[in-house]
Amino acid sequence: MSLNVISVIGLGYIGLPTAAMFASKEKKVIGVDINQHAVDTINSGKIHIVEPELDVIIKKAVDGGFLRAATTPEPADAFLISVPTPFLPVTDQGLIPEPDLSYIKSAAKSVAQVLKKGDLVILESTSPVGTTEQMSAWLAEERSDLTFPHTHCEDSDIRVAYCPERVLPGHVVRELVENDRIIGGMTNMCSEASIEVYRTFVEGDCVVTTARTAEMAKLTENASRDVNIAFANELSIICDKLDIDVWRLINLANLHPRVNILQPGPGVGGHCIAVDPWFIISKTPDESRLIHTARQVNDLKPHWVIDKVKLAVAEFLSEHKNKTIKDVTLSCFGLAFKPNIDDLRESPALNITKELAALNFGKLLAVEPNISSLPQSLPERVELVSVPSALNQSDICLLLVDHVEFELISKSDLENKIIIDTKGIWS
Ligand code: SAJ
Repeated sequence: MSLNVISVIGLGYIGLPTAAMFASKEKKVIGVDINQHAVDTINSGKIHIVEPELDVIIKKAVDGGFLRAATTPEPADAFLISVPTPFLPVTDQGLIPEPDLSYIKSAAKSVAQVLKKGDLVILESTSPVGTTEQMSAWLAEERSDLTFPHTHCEDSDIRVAYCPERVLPGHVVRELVENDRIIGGMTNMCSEASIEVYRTFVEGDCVVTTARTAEMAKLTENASRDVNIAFANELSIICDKLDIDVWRLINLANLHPRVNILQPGPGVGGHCIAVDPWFIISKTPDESRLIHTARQVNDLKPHWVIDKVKLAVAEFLSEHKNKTIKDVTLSCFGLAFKPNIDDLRESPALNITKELAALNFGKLLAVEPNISSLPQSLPERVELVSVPSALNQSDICLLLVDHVEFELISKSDLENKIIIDTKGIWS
């Protein structure tokens, strides 16, 4: 078996580093993305996303002739599909979001055009259970001249597997190599071929299971984290009511050898933990009661934070009877979805700042050391400022992200201000 030419479909936060790792081992890699700008950037030896160490690897891979990007698939021996799986917009509040598999479908249909007997197609995108079988059927719809594992099992011409990515943004290059890899072949031969592909650079174990179990394993990992964060977020609301410092409480409880509570925050963001549990809930709504409730607890946390700000404003105005909200300056510390990154996707901090902008503060300042301009989704009246400038001007400081720059702020700089600290770093 020779799987020498690898094609990665979808050159985003996972696909591009994956393509880079194969190319760094001197495999011939064809990266495919419908975004012409991404393709041009990569072909010039640069990157269009932020991920430490990736730029150097890509430059070397492109200069060495191992990596090339294109906008449509070309023949290869193995295809790795790493495209987004968002959910469809919810028309009615309270309805369960349904996954949007259209990117996988269109990637599969375009890959099908260049498939030849013996090729391997691996799905890496986070997907609801059953998607790999569905992808095999979509491939078959395009190619009646080839056989596929959902109908021909071990005898099929094409091999198909599900092998989820599990890497943490900001540590992708290291985790791609070191993390164990789940290999969910639709048949044994599909798994064997997938292991051969990943062994190119993966140093962790390659653990074989079925495609359906592999799909569920990926969803389970992120749903488990979501449920655990929901527990911490719920505790923070309970403790606020009972006048107990939740961070001290969690430290104490975690001294128990079998307790490991996560950290509360302003809500759960990013494009994984806040999304993937819905893929379980939408398939099995009656059975996913805990997972569903955890999603609701985490989604409600930003509203709780906004109510805290409203209470703080009322407190400030009752102490300054001659003032109105137009005289109040509020600073939001952090806009990213988690500490020390520039990624604002699905960020509770950004959404909270957006909602607060509607309250007509005299000034609404945003401090985000990892970006140089504010996203267009924020109203123009929100101002991006430095840490010292925010500290000089603010009546109320709202800490939303525990960036390292904010941990360095001294207690004396926060004196005489109303502090709302959703991450417990100024307590
Ligand atoms: N968060 C908390 N409290 C915590 C930990 C996290 O509120 O104690 C919040 C963060 O602030 C953030 C959100 O949760 O808003 C998600 O951050 P994260 O660091 O938990 O996860 P992601 O989304 O960056 O990456 C996750 C990882 N999954 C797990 O840890 C199980 C990563 O390994 C996956 O590859 C990634 O999802 C993915 O692509 O699915």
